[in-house]
Amino acid sequence: MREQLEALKTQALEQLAAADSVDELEKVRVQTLGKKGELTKILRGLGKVSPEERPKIGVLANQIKEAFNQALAEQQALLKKSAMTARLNDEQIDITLPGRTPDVGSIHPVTRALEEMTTIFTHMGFPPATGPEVEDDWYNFGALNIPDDHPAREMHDTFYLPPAHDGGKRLLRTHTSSVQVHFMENRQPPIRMIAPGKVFRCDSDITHTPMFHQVEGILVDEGVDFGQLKGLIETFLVRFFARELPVRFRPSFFPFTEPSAEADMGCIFCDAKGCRICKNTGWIEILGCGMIHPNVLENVQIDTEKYAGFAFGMGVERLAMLKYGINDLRTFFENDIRFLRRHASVGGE
Ligand code: 2NL
Repeated sequence: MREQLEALKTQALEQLAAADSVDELEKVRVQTLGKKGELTKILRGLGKVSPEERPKIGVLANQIKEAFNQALAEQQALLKKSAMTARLNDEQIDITLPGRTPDVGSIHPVTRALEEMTTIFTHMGFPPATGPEVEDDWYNFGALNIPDDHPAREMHDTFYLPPAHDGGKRLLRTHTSSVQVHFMENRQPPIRMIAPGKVFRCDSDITHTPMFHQVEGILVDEGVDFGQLKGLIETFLVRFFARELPVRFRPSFFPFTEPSAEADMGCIFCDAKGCRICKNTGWIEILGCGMIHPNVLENVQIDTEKYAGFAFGMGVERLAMLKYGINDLRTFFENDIRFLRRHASVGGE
């Protein structure tokens, strides 16, 4: 049995030395020390050995086991090291490759313009308020003195939704004036606020999108006059475009204001010399405004003997196009990544 064991030792150690993978090492280990392994097999015959010899054989078997395990560990370490060396040689990193630039999100130019406008008005004492985008007929039209037969109320101008449970008309607001109606309804003067947000009109061509953004604002108090409105609008435009600008007011008409006006600013593309953008007039139409019609104030229980108000409204996309030099309205909504990157602003810049 002693010879058998010695032979096994030599054989097993040779097998270990010849193994060139971790898998093979494991195979050798199972073949030698496993339940059905060679060493186990030999030791099963221990009963036939004389009682004097038995402990000596036991000691020898243990020595073999130990020698085997040590050789196994050494060979394992060797294989790991050479595997690592091979990987280090194979998997070299090319440090001259360009890095991967992470995609960083940015503020959409419309959002940016909306936020800039909101900030300027807030600094002038007109904080923003919000309201529902789905309205009924009263908040969007009736309360604003818009007559029943006004074309804006037509199916092909306004998005109507299925009627409410009580049969009342429901629609997507066509201007943010409805927010101001809600706001005034719950308050008494002095009232100062703006309503920035999305509005919807059934209209789509090169200069119209079915959804766009507005900022409207109102001031209602004792002794409010048109001169104050002009001052506010001029100051706003100078701040928004960050330059001195001539501003003029032309008479106009809106059902919800009387008198009404449209404001133009001197063309910032040609310094009022005349160009394609201002159609050689030197002026660019920028917003609508006026003194709030007494009917509107009465609709929200504000005493027109005591109070007066002014209101204004402007399109955010239009102002953004002028400020950032964007010449096609549709580019705002195409989400072409090159356009978005070009007009990106990150972190409130
Ligand atoms: C435009 C014109 C305007 C208003 C909006 C308004 C709101 C209330 C009462 C009276 Cl609650 N008026 N808003 C007034 C005049 C013009 O917008 O061209 N917007 C893009």
